[in-house]
Amino acid sequence: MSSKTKLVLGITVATLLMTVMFAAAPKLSANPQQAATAEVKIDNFSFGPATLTVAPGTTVTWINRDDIPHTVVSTDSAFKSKVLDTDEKFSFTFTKAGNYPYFCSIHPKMTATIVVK
Ligand SMILES: [Cu+2]
Repeated sequence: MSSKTKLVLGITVATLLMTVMFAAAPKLSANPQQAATAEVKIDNFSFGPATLTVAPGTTVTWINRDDIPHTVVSTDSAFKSKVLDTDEKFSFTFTKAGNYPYFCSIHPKMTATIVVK
């Protein structure tokens, strides 16, 4: 291999490496934007909002702002929290599209729905 060939080869490899690094950079910075979050507040014996629509991949966090305990239980067993005391949280990440009705197992009249689409 001549020294000129080695030089050309070296420049080609360096250019390729830089291209790969620049191409990868925007993907790395885009990841946090894909990790969407949403919040449902539990207060005064109700979930707010009663219907929350999110994109697939969104992590929903319920927070109990009421001064009595509540739970977050999916009607079709997709998710189930422990008993949440005041200011305690429960999170679930919705990966599949669909309707997810849920209720509070302590107060079954408390119902709401997460819509994933
Ligand atoms: Cu409750």
